[in-house]
Amino acid sequence: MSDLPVLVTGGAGFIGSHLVDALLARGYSVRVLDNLSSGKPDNLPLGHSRLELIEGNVADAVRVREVMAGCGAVVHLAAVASVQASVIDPVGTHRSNFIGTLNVCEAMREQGLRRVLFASSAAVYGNNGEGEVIDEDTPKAPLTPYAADKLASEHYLDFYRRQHGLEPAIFRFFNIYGPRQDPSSPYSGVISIFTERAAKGLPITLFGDGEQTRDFVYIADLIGILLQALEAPQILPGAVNVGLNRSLSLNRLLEEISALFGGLPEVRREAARPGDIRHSQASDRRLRERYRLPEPTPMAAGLASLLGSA
Ligand code: NAD
Ligand code: UD2
Repeated sequence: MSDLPVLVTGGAGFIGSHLVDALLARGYSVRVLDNLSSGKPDNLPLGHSRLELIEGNVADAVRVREVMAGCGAVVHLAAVASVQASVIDPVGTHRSNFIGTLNVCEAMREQGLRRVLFASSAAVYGNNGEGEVIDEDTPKAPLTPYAADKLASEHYLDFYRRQHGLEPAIFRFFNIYGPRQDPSSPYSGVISIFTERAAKGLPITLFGDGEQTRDFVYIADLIGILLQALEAPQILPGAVNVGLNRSLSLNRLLEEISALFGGLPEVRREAARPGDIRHSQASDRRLRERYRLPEPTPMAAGLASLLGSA
């Protein structure tokens, strides 16, 4: 473990703040760069002596260079995380989601940093592989600016690997859930929305027949993988799916939530969202080849952790 701080872009967000907690617990110093567009300072233990929160935009190359100075490694999570927001504002999203990545790569090259973890997404596959197990070679079909920026970022990181010796660990997250995932937008993760509404007794909207499936990954399981990637002696080329080859239907999810909350509020059924993927299940072969994966958190335990935070 290096004594130099780890730079976590987007560290005030859902995934980033959990990673920051884990890094601090392992003794790292952490510098967070976040523009607080969706992240919150309250997600972070602000008084911690080994944590610095710096407000700034990854689209600002000068700021990225300044903030990276003296760091030993980077975890690049900053992005507009909503696919729908990218559809509404492709230009603004591109600045954060693509230019931000390029700025991180350039600053790393200039400063001689090598290790960077990157949050890509299952969205790069579009509808391909639907109904099958999606492995990393499934053809890519980025259908939105969000997905196109993630895929382009992957390619640029790979260019900097080949040309400048960067060591990018690229992860394609499937559906991550857990405490601090913001339920406030209709495009937030379904689990954060459903559990918040169940806790408040507000009606739940189910789009479609509820038989669509997702490969849900509990945040702590993801964080364990990210820590290993940060500390691994070497990183093999090629992106890695972060999904667990498990698929859960929304109807089953609602049953789990009902069991936890002792019932459900009214469930209103609406037409399936246009473009909604029917089945999403990741091959976890490469993930398991490269990283140790203890028994994944069962859905009931993951949901129970939300009881206090919903
Ligand atoms: P989040 O919105 O909670 O976190 C994103 C963070 O980035 C926020 O703190 C936000 O303020 C910050 N940010 C956004 N634009 C920025 C900019 N231009 N400069 C600096 N900071 C900026 O979302 P999350 O779920 O924690 O997502 C983290 C990463 O994981 C994102 O890159 C997202 O695309 C990716 N991802 C998440 C999921 C999921 O299931 N949650 C799935 C696939 C990929
Ligand atoms: C996830 C990611 C997205 C992208 C995509 C790749 C999140 C929040 N989104 O989209 O960024 O990576 O995967 O394929 O992680 N639903 C309801 N009611 C609600 C909200 C959602 O029924 O109130 C349904 C929704 O129609 C969908 C399922 O729940 O069938 C999951 O929706 P989601 O928005 O959590 O995630 P997803 O898989 O569409």
